[in-house]
Amino acid sequence: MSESLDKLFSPTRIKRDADALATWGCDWTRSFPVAPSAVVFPETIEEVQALVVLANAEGLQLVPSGGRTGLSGGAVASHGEVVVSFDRMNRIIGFAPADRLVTCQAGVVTQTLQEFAERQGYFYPVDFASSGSSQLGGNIATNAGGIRVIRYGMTRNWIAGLTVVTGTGEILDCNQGLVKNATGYDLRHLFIGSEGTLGFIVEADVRLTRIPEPQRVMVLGFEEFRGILKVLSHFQSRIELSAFEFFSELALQKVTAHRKLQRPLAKSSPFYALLEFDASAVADASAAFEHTLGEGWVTDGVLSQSDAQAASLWQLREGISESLAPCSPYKNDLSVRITEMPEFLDVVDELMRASYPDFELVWYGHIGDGNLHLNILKPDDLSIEEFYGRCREINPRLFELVQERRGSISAEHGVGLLKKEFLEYSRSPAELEIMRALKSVLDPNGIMNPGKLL
Ligand code: S2G
Ligand code: ZN
Repeated sequence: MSESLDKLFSPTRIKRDADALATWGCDWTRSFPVAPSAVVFPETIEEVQALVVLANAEGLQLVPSGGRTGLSGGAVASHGEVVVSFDRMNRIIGFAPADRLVTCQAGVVTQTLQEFAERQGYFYPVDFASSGSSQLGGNIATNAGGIRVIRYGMTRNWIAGLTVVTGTGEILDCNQGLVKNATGYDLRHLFIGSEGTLGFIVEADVRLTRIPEPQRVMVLGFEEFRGILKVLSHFQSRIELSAFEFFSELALQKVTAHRKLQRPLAKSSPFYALLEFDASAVADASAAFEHTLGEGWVTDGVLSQSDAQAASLWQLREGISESLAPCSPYKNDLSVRITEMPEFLDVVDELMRASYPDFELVWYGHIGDGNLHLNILKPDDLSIEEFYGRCREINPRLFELVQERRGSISAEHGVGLLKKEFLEYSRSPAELEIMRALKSVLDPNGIMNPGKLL
């Protein structure tokens, strides 16, 4: 069936060999079979459109593929689908300083965009550990968050215009990069976070902002988790935070061992927070720290004295995911409102210890956004299948705790294949019905990323 692709793509832009299928047919998840029928590399919007028309005519199923750094199986092809890679649509094609807009093809690597912005004297603030390989199209399709959401928001906040090819082959130029446009439903926001299920994101007008002044980093130690949120609100009452991340002692042990890093503080604590703020706010930040020390909320703290030290403190947080990878962690990416956070963490910790006394739990995440990353580490004596099976057993109870607090079962990693069966814990039946109706309008033949999200 995928032979008809040869009419659209020259031999150099279509791959069917086993290595290519294995490489492009997956993302960072490792718990799903990988079995695409081909990988194609379009270079223009018109080629993507022709492919969608062909797919509708011949019943091909298409899986969009960017940097393949996804963590929910959103870019995995398991049933003979055709993977559509944007590796060759990776150019920055426009820059309008007066609008502070840069127009990118979907395959632009996030870090390439960040570096381009900086060279023009601007800043693209969305950042996370995988920015060196993730692509803008995938960041948009999952509404990626990362480490500076508390100050700059999610990817959604930075997309002024979006060109998409819908599942019916329509090319939509959504919002045209306008700041103001009160002409009905903003379809841009339908495609942002749609995980490739409504159409292909092919180009984006990305907003840039001013380069922030030099930043300072603080790492604080906490005896108990509740202290972290008191510290968050105290600091926020005094300064603007660029980041407020947290991680547990076990996370710190894993990342200092893996990356051979110095521990940040003389004594160890159960929890740590990493704060980043403008250097000009250092006096207020130090006063805030003294206050939190006096209140007994924190046990100790360190303030970066150089960019190099700030970078090594950041490694303690940004290196966690990579440090845990050898333990094949079962990941949960949860969010509740910050008010709910202390009690939520207690009940989840209690549930986990009762259910898995023999599993190591690693807590870390963007606590300033109400986003917790809970990683359960695989014991050496359990196979991946057994381990993931046992972790999945607890999901209904875990997601009930999220649902009771009107939280999200997927804060930033997306639903993909991994969380699809649990979507009802965060979306109502009416919402799911509307989402399915929207899918049927934009992708009536179900060619777009089948089986993902819905
Ligand atoms: C983080 C990165 C992905 C992961 O470190 O904030 O979102 O492994 C994560 O959880
Ligand atoms: Zn994260």
